[in-house]
Amino acid sequence: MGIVRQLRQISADEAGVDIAFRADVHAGLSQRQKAIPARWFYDATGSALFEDITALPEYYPTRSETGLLKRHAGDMAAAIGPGRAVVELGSGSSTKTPLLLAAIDPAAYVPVDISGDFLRDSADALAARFPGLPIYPVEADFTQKVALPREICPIPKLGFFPGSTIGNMVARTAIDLLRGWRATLGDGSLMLIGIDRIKDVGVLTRAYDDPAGVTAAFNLNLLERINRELGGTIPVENFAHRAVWNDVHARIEMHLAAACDMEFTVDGCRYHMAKGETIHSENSHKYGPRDANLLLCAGGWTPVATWDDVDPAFALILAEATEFRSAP
Ligand code: AVI
Repeated sequence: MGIVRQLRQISADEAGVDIAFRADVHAGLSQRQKAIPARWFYDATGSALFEDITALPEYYPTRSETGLLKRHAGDMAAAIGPGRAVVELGSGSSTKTPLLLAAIDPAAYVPVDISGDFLRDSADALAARFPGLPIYPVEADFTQKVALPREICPIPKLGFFPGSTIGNMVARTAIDLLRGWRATLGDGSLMLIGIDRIKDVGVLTRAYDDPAGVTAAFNLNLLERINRELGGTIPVENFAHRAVWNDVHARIEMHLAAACDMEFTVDGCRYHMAKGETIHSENSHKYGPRDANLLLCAGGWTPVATWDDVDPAFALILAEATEFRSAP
């Protein structure tokens, strides 16, 4: 068996999550363009639906990224080198993380995830698969400052941020996150990051509005979650899933569109929506090669290698921690 060190519990308890969820929902429903942060998709039902999304024929990112890890494992190992502590932002999927760990001969693995249960399960599965690899799960929100286990202090780090999750942040949040992890991982560190490319709008919209309706169920579950956890009276059946390409911001936007005028309450607070009005529930930004490089550089990381899938386009970029220089 591999070695799973004690789970480091940093995040809020159930009540804490509830408070933050409630605050985000009320703030979001009170705006002119209603909006709720995408991170609230991932309760148990939402996480299971997301797993189903990754298996859809139309949702290419997971398949593309897994294919890149398989095809280029040797090149990645040569570029990264052995003996690094792999710090994964978000818990490792059962397919992608083992491919990376098997390729690069790491010194330790540190999955960072807000969901303790998910973290424990994936750490246990990886421990069974990689006997002897020290695993230090950290229960924390990786979008906030995270304290790494002191055992990995002297070891050079590789940040691993797959899945194009960076695309779910607007550029300034993405840059803040990259800069934060540049500081946390330290000098000499590397970052391997999944980036979804700009591509044909039809391919993109089908990936986020599949004919089987799985993405629609994932989006609508947000409203069901509000009803379940915050005592809401939202008539979910009167909402429709929308996925639209915003060409100005190069992103797919997901919305929940009201099919008729309605009123509902959340926690006793009354909200009104007019027919056609939407709740903006997710952004998924796509990046061309230069855009992605610029984003990484702004975040303190210099790209050193890129592995691209062409059709549909998706990239894994390896970048190194850059020293700040104010002149050329
Ligand atoms: C988690 N994230 C990278 C997914 C994406 O593609 O933006 C979330 C998702 N939303 C709908 N489908 C998948």
